[in-house]
Amino acid sequence: MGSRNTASRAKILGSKEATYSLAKARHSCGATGILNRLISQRRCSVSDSLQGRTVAVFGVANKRSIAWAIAQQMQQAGAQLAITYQNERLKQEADDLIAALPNSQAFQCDVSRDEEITQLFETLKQRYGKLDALVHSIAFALADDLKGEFVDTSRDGFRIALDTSAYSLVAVARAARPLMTNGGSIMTMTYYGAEKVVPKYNVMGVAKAALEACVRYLAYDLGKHNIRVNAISAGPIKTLAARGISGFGEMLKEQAERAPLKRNVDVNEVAATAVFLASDAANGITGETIYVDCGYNIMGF
Ligand code: 0WD
Repeated sequence: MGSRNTASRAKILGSKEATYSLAKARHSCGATGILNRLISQRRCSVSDSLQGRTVAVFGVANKRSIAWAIAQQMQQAGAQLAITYQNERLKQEADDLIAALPNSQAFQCDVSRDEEITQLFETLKQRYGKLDALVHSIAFALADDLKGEFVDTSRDGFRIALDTSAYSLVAVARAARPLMTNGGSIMTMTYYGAEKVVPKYNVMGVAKAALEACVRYLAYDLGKHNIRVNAISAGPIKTLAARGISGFGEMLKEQAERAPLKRNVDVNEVAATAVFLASDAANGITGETIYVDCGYNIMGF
């Protein structure tokens, strides 16, 4: 890459930290990739847009979780955060991460249990009084149902996938509604397998289709309370949940080859969209599925 090109990119990045990173990048062999990544991260940050807001983020399993990237960017944008993890198994890792994030507190909540949801929102009411945004970044299906053929999905596997991955949005939205006294923004994470067949995504594709329909019905019901509900449809990202889908490596490769931007999406780009949806900049948007997938979904062939 020519030096003039590099200098104009430095201008876009702007900060001291970015200048340092650029200097480092100039001396590294993968300079173009690193610069592009820095630029996308810099362009992604929306400073102060969530100042004074309280946001609940559901679904931090570890530092690779999409929910964790979202929580970090929301905190940088000024929000105070209630961050939930599922159970005792994830507690230690999640607690350690969340403790290091300023203005954040960790809570345990298994969204397949109504009593845990009720208890959590009572605690949130006492602790914060109100809620401005909620991020639902949760999905689960039995491992066997993400391997073979969809036609073999068991009744139990179907129920579990749809209950945890789709109904849980309805349950947390209902519990959040009384706390969103100044209106609010609810968002969930979905995937292209909701609308087109992605082999091995199987019952999760059906759950995501239900989830996207839930988004539209919730948007209609909650719109009168000035609560917006949207879904972010992210391209494939290497996380714990993604590792459970057989052939995920091929999905990543195929996506990068066919997407108009010729690469995979960065988790920070997904997080930036979540910050946007939580902010006033998105006040006119509800009931939508917004693609953050480097354009993959627009391709026919
Ligand atoms: O490529 C990807 N990674 C994409 C993920 C592309 C597009 C969408 N998504 C979606 C996922 O389907 C999910 O809805 O993003 C959301 C977050 O997924 P993630 O960040 O990729 O994966 P992960 O870090 O594993 O977070 C999902 C977490 C669970 O993790 P594990 O792996 O332990 O099952 O959802 C949580 C749990 O922490 N979860 C629950 N939380 C509360 N109650 C429950 C539950 N019953 N079940 C799962």
